[in-house]
Amino acid sequence: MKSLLPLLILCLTGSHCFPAGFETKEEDLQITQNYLEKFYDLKPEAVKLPRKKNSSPVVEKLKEMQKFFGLKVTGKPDDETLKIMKQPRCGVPDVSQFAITEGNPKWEKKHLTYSIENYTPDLRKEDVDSAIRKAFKVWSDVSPLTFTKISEGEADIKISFHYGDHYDNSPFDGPNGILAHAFQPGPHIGGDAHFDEDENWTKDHRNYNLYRVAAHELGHSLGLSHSSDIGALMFPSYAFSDPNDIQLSQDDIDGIQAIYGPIDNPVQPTGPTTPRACDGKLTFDAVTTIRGEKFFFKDRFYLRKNPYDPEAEVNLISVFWPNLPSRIEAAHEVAEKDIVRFFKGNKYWVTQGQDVLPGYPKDIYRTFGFPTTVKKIDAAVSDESTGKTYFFVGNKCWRYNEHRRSMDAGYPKLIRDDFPGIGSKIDAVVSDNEFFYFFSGTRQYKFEPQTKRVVTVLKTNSWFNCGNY
Ligand code: E1S
Ligand code: CA
Ligand code: ZN
Ligand code: ZN
Repeated sequence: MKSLLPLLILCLTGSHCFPAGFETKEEDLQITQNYLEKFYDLKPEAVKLPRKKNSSPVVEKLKEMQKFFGLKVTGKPDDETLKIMKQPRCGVPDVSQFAITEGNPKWEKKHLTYSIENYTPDLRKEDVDSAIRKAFKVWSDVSPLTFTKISEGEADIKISFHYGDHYDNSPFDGPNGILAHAFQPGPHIGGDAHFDEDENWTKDHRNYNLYRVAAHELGHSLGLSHSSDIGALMFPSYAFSDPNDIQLSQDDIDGIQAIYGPIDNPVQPTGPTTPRACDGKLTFDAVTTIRGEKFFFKDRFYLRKNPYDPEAEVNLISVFWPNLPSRIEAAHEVAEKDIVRFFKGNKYWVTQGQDVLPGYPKDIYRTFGFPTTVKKIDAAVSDESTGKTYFFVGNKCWRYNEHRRSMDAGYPKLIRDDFPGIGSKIDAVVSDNEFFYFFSGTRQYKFEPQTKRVVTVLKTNSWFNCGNY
């Protein structure tokens, strides 16, 4: 119940109760609640749970908001704070998902040293040196920090490999599980990063890639804690993807820059952001049904929507299908064969559940008979009732007969002849209950194949519960 909130804030913000004029204050508190729910991911139910003094979710979110806007961090909806909350603004939340280590430990200098105390036998010495050097570069590229390797004297950040108990009260655990750990900035052991020698350290896609783990650990060495952003390097679990190309996410960049400030260059680095279901500017690479759910593909991610669950799940494509590439261009399900085809460039993959079938990728020319002038597929969808699959390429479409395994005669046709009204550039298409839903930018066209008519025009993210903002 939202009306409980004013009381809660009043009591949790400590000694100061808000002065007279309670009527207007109550309204201000409602504004605060609404604003934080909308832009700071404050859960409405959070107000129901009793919390410790000064640590209510509302107060925490309010402090986060005040920090973001450079206001005095009071945890109270004071005049300055309310002024900002009452200003018109765009609908994108300000939530940062990174976390700074508790107590804000940081290095008080910008030029840091590191040393490699011992080497793993799993890799050549040069490969260890290169993995560690690249891991430091990930962070020096986006912060004012520099890192210099030294081999004499005590370095700020010492790198070493250990088996089991190595006398810092955090023993390693044999293969898998804990891969490494690192200490927050500080003297002596502070900043040091230890790697479990019971892991097999690699420089490729096999577990575990030293460069990736080191890049994550060095985030801790510099004062970052774990981020809740699934696309972030500081997300708590090791992620499989292209091992030699770590893309620091915007969240990681925001995190390190919140501690050490921007780089010394008018042009600041940027990184990819994890898609949010309710971002009004969201567009998709591909959309398909899979065993009764819908999967929306975007960059390295998918959003998964189950008809019975109001929340969409966001995850990395590589977590579900380690062998699929990112930036899928088209996807469609052939339900009667229980398979899904994924297209990128002139290649396609076939999956069954979480398995990518052996022998893929294959090229699209042999199987489907596309002319070699077709370099990629924009969108694809199967019609359950007819066993036909439509492929969309530029302003043309092809129709493939899944039973006869060949393209139907008379194709390609212009899209506007078979599908009038759906716009020119198609990003993705999916079927649902006899309708086709075409995605084009932030618009979506609900199309009825029987009558060849657009029934409704929707926002791209109409499939997610985004409220009315
Ligand atoms: C995973 N975690 C690990 O060993 C805690 N399981 C220490 C720590 O108790 O550093 O969190 C445990 C370390 C790890 C986590 C994430 C290594 C990556 C995220 C994204 S790699 C592209 C990547 C990652 C790498 C200890
Ligand atoms: Ca381990
Ligand atoms: Zn240790
Ligand atoms: Zn970690």
